[in-house]
Amino acid sequence: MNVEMNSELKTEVNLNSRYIISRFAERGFNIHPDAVKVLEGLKDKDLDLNILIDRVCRTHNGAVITPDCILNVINLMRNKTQESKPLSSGTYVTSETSERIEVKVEKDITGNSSCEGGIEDFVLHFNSRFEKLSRILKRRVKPIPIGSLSRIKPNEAEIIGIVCEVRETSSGNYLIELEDKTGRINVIATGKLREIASELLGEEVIAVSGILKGRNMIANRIVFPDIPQNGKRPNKDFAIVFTSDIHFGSNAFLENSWNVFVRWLNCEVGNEYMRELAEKVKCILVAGDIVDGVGIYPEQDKELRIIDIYGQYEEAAEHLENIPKRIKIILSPGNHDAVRQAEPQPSLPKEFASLFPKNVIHVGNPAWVDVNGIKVLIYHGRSFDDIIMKIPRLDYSNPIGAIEEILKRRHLVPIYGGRSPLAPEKEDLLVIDEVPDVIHTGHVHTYGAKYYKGVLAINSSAWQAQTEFQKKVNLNPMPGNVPVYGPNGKIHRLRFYKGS
Ligand code: D5M
Ligand code: FE
Ligand code: ZN
Repeated sequence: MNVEMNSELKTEVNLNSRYIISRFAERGFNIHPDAVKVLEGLKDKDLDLNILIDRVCRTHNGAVITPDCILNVINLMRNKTQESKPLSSGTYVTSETSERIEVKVEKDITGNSSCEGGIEDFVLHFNSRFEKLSRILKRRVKPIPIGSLSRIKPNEAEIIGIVCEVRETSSGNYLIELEDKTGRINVIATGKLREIASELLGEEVIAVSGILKGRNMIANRIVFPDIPQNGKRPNKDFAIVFTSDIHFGSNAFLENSWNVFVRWLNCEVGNEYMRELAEKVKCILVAGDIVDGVGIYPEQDKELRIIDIYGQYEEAAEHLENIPKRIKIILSPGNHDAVRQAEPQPSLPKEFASLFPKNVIHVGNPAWVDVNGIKVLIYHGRSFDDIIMKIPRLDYSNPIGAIEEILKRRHLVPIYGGRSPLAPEKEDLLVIDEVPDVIHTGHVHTYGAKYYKGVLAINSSAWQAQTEFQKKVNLNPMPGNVPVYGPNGKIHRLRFYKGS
């Protein structure tokens, strides 16, 4: 038994020393055997070996790396990598390099769910949606209650309502049924407004100004809560990586590409520019579908490499362990994860969350996260399937089109009753009541990054090749594309998968 253990240990030590020697050789350095021993004996898990090697190479002048040189760099890093404990339930600080990174989870449903799915919950939920969105619209119009129109009989009026139904009339115009707390009215959209009306999704809150004709209103303006032009671009000296839809456990998970991505984060691949960018990464945001899950769609088991959910999260945690500890990882769930399907979704339950390394922060879906002053709204993006189906000019290859629609409506799930199940929480947390700096989504497995009215809209592709199911519905994913928000608001598109 002892002999066996020793031989196992020996193999591991040999492997490590070979690894260390070849890492230095790649950078053009010889390393003294005593210096190798120093590195092998390193017990401090918070010190990332690859970063340490990189620092040693950058600071060393001679031909041979000595033990002293290694020890100097270790001391320097130890002083800097004292990770602090969370400040409060939602604030996490790390002080690895020059700029401290502070991640605040500002808003999500975790621990605050109160809905039971009854009629009353739905009434309160839609009231909350109406209140929040009409507050925004009231900055642009002066509405009167719909119920008072028949009494006051104004020629012209402005109203705010929730869209109940939209249909094309026999004359080619559109009839929009609009409701507020006091009543309901038919709004007729003619001329140029027909196009806007044809793209109404239902359940969104809009304002209309128009002329009253009998019991109808002829619209002359339709106003969405939309976001105002946002001029500021945060000027920071760190980078944020956005990703999603990793689908650990799926047999289509692109493990090789993922591993190159992780090596890049460890500053091991890419040219000088890419390595410097990797060094600046302080935070990775993951917008859902961390694992492939179990029983998500019929006959999914045929496409799984790991068939139990616990095993899938164990694998996910193991992979995330290889990401440098200086980087905070924010995990938000999606429709393949082990949380309730109805949105908003809480963060992963403890039994899975506890498997992950210390630098992982679990949040719900959606979640508002502040990363050193950059406000990011993370949302998996399940509502995009319904939005893309409803608006013919949109398609999966341009996910930013769908993001623009949700920003325009200031609501993440503007279609109720489609493919995105809704948990009728008393407060509608799916309203985009603040203007974020970045909105980060996933789900459709395609790439997009573009500024919309000054808000950076990102859809962060996937790490799963086309599945049999996606082949059948002609969905062409663009896996391995990683948007990186670099210093000064510059967007980089990194490609880790050949052919997309
Ligand atoms: O979703 C990945 C993509 O696949 C997303 O755009 C939706 C599409 N998808 C998933 N399930 C279906 C069904 N049942 N019909 C049509 N399209 C679908 P993911 O959440 O990763 O499975
Ligand atoms: Fe997905
Ligand atoms: Zn999904």
